[in-house]
Amino acid sequence: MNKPHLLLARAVFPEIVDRLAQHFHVVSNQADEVWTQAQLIAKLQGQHAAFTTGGDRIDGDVLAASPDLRICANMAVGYNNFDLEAMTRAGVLGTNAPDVLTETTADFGFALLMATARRITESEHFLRAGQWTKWSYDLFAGADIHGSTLGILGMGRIGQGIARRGAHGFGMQVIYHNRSPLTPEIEADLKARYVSKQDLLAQADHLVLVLPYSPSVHHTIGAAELACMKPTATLVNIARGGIVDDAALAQALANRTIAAAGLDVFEGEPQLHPGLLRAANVVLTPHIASASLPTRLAMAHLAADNLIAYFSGKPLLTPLNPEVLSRDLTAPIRENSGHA
Ligand code: 8YV
Repeated sequence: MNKPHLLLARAVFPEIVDRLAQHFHVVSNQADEVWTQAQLIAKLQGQHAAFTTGGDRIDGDVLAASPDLRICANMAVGYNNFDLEAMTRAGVLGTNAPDVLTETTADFGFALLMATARRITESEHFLRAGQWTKWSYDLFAGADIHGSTLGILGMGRIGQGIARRGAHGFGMQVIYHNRSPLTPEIEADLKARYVSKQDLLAQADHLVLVLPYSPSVHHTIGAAELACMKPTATLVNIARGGIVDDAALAQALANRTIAAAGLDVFEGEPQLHPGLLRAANVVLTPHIASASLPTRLAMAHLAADNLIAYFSGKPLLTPLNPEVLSRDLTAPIRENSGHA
């Protein structure tokens, strides 16, 4: 079989580029340029496959302009950068990278929660600025983690990882809201109780957002929801920008409607709402929840595994729209000597 053509839309570990080069004619982007949609379309011409990350939008326009494209493998568990319906209509397979990042991302969610509730970065900035002159009884006094009520919105694999850490590691009462409740067995294991969204907002001392983004959850947390939370509460978002109304959150932090927020994802990232940058009571990180080296490497290998499996006719590991597979879409590539 001739080698198919593959575009790597962003820079990735050199060993992944080398591995993929054994199976594909690779066009890589090791300079890590961030392309416009028009540049992405131009780069996709003649490509059968794309290795994408969360910032690479594969929509109807890209698909219409890229007739050779057969598969996009996302190095992310979230895939809101894919218009999956349009991909299915175009016969383009999408894959994501779940499971391999669950524990690393849950670790980070907990780290961000603790840094936020215990005011770790705020106090470090104070110290580095030379402002620490004496001990005081309430110097950076924050909220407790142990024994408090942990609310989780979105109880998939990562949400469950956070619940486990909270219940078993820190003796927290775990409440959650999700599209549907977990089984009683899983609830018992996690010591987690299903509640309405309203009760979650009202009862949580710390609320962690871990739900996948879709337009239906846009601004799930806005001014009205923030007003329902405790004034002592902490909000943590490791899910996606757009789930929180960042302007409303900046206002709520300024007004002390809630005590503090820990944010790894933002509306319009890498740009941030100026009110968030100004606020002292917020911990800000640049979308790094899955960023341990072993996990990022495992995510990249999983994306590569999917690409290699697809063109070798082997079962896909994590397909998102497996229905397109029944169309034997690799056949034209195998026969098409023009591209391979
Ligand atoms: C990725 C993520 O690093 O997996 C996800 O959904 O948000 C992160 O782990 C990011 O999307 C880049 O692909």
